[in-house]
Amino acid sequence: MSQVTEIATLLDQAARNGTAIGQFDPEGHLSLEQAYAIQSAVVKCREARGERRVGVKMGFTSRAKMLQMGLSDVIWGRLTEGMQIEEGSAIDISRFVRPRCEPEIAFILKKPLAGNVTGPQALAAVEAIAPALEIIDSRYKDFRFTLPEVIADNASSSGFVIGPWCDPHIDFSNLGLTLNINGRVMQVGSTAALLGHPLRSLVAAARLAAEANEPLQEGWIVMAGGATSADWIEAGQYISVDMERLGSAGFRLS
Ligand code: OOG
Ligand code: MG
Repeated sequence: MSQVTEIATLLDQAARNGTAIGQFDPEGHLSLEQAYAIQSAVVKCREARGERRVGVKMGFTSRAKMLQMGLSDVIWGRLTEGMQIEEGSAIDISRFVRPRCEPEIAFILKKPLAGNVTGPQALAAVEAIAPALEIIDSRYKDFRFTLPEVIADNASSSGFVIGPWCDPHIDFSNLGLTLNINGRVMQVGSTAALLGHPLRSLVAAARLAAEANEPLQEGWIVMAGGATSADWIEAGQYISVDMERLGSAGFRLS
């Protein structure tokens, strides 16, 4: 077995069993290319079990996330249908190692999008935007990892919840938002935290996905990245995002 397959298998099993593994590259020696090759192999394990690709997620697109995790490069990961959690539903904590949740904004595309595109070109491919939550779950113990390690672990992708799809033609450059746990405000932020404008995150997604020969497809979802730091979440909590003009999305952890 190649090293790529070996590490990918370990990461995939850790995600399936909800059990942590140790860091395999604590000094961060692996190249980004090798790290993304492992990520691609991890996602192929899911696809081999019948899961469909449904989009991409962006990571470290806000300063709050960069500071929280101590990394400053924008990264991306692959979303599969098994990660989508029905809005308002309850999910069992046992599927996670130790989850965190962060408020995001999601795009859904009405056309393919690839390469070096401008903001207006990216917007022209957007069918709708929605308030969203991402549940991240590092397969490494205590969410400690180097840049290549988190990339290999599919950028900690674990679950996502999408709220009401809204008209993308409103000005969504600076919408206030809160992350709430059991109705209590835990984090306060704005969509402007995402590279100054969330559309920039979509522009970056179009470029990075095309560079990996996986151009963004019609119908795909793009998660723009956490607008605030992520919070630990526990069984018994109802976690939600409230976004100015776009509405809310939530789920229960049981
Ligand atoms: C890595 C994933 C980053 C985001 O929105 O910035 C991410 C992590 O924080 O574990 O999803
Ligand atoms: Mg995220």
